[in-house]
Amino acid sequence: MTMSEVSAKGAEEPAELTDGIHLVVDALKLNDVETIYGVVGIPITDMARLAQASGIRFVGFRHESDAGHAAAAAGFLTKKPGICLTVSAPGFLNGLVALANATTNCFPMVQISGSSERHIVDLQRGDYEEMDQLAAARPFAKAAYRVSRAEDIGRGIARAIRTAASGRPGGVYLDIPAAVLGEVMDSAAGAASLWKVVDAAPRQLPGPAAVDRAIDLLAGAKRPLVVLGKGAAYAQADEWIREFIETTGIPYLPMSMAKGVLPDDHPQSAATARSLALKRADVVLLVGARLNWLLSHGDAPTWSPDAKFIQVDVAAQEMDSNQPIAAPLVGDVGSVMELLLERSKPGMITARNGLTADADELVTARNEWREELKARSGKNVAKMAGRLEAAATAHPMKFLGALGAIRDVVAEHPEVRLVNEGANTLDLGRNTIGMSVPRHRLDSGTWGVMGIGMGYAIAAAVETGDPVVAVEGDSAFGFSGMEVETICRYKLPVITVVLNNSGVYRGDDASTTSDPAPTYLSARHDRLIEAFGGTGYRATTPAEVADALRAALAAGTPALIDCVIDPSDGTESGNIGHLNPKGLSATSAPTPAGTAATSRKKGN
Ligand code: ADP
Ligand code: TZD
Repeated sequence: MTMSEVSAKGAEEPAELTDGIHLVVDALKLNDVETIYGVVGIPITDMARLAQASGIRFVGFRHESDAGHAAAAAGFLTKKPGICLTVSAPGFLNGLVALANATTNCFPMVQISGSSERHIVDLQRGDYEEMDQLAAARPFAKAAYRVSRAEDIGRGIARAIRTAASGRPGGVYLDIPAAVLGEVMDSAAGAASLWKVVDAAPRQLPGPAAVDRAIDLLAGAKRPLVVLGKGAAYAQADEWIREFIETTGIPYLPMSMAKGVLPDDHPQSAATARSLALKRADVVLLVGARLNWLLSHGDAPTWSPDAKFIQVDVAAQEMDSNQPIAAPLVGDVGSVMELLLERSKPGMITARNGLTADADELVTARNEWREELKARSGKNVAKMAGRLEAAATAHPMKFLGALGAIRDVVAEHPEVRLVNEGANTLDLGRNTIGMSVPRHRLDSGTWGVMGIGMGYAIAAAVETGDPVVAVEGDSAFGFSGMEVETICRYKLPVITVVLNNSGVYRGDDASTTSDPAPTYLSARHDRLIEAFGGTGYRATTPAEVADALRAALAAGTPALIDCVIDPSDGTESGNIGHLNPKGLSATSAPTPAGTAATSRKKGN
């Protein structure tokens, strides 16, 4: 992989030379990077070619956001930073959305971008795709670095990998100007400038006093609760978590991407009694979960105002971000759970001086707590079963009709990696489709972002080889829909199921003009995949959804099932409609004299 050139001294003394492009690829290979997700163009096309020729898989996308989301998902699934490669300025900016989203979700990734000539960019002389990318990336990334000399490429890549993976994982931007990519240097010196990162995310353990504090709190709890977040799933500490929960008998609640860390049908899961569990818990052990909006910031009335929080998180600054953390456990989930487990015994946590004096009373209280949750869970499950049963025969098909069918087929295929985005599709999908294996569910995450669908699905297929089912709202799908071509081009086992209710949230909004309503959409998504050689299905009943999904999984080839959903089914903004501002509604706002708005269905 080095270039032979004739040295200036004479034809008989060839010097081995290398260049920036080769050094980047060599550094990635040295650090065991197996896949790059990206979009080619000036100045990185040759880098992609060289990476592919050198044995790194290059997955070429149609849009950098999708490539970036794929890199982020790869980071979540493997605990190694996913790599996204972008061109300068616009390509870089397209990728930046994904880098910011990865950082927000604490997924490790590195966006490597080519950039234009520094001496022109810095004087704003108007270069091809001119932009100060380093400055632009900084506020949106965990860190941003620039390499200014070929001899620093190895250092830059090592630093990027270390920063992305260690501590709280996140997105790192690495800027490599075109001139550095083309810079030639002595091959031996180039090779000597590269290194492999040792132990990219070292274990982090809290001190004994911190563990004692947490144990004492748990030991005295009458209504304890464990909340598992996606940090717990990311940590790949499944056995420690499971053993701790089963040994102590404490009920637990999985956040959406922690579903499957323990199987959803686990008897200690409080997922189907969620609101009661949050409201009544007196001591809460947060494991890789933040008290952000998804947990109502730990506030009453969702939570008991007297609840005490113990938090396991690798990031010390997360503590006290919303509520007082009575027992912070700063460390990685695996190490901390191992320490907690050492101090646990069946049915109880052992306090520093053995069981607390009123142990009998506590045991009774905990039994009552479990019974209370079980009773609520029974009621909720029965209610949901009734809704699913009614939806199973409803025509036109409802969200729950299609989701019930998907649930049944996914239950037959626990190996399926599930991707889920949309509003109603996400909220109902999360509660309907059970997961039984860790890290098999990827969704819109902390930002509730649309557009992760195809990128996450592609990475899940590439990184794991497992079949992927992406359950998408029709609006959500549109953000990354063109990547269906990528799925077909790389022949990936991705089945996209679009819950098509003809709109953002719903498809029956009335328009006040001759244009369609702002929320209205119209598409035959099954025809889209056919254009690229995949298999399209159109399903109008739950039975058709199930048949199509079974057939597509058996085929193991790219497929898209367009599910025709009742346009009047669905809630505005899903279950977070309360976040919409409560101004005058658009249709009740006063209209200027003489311009009475006409109300029409959907427009053209
Ligand atoms: P969820 O949305 O599922 O509730 P969050 O994304 O809010 O989860 O929280 C994940 C938390 O996990 C973050 O605060 C992050 O710092 C933390 N985290 C990530 N990886 C680890 C790890 N290996 N050990 C401990 N904490 C981790
Ligand atoms: N843009 C981005 C990047 N993220 C967003 N979250 C939104 C816009 C706003 N938004 C939501 O929060 S959900 C959603 C949008 C556009 C789509 C909902 O419609 P859908 O799902 O068809 O995907 P349902 O299942 O029909 O509700």
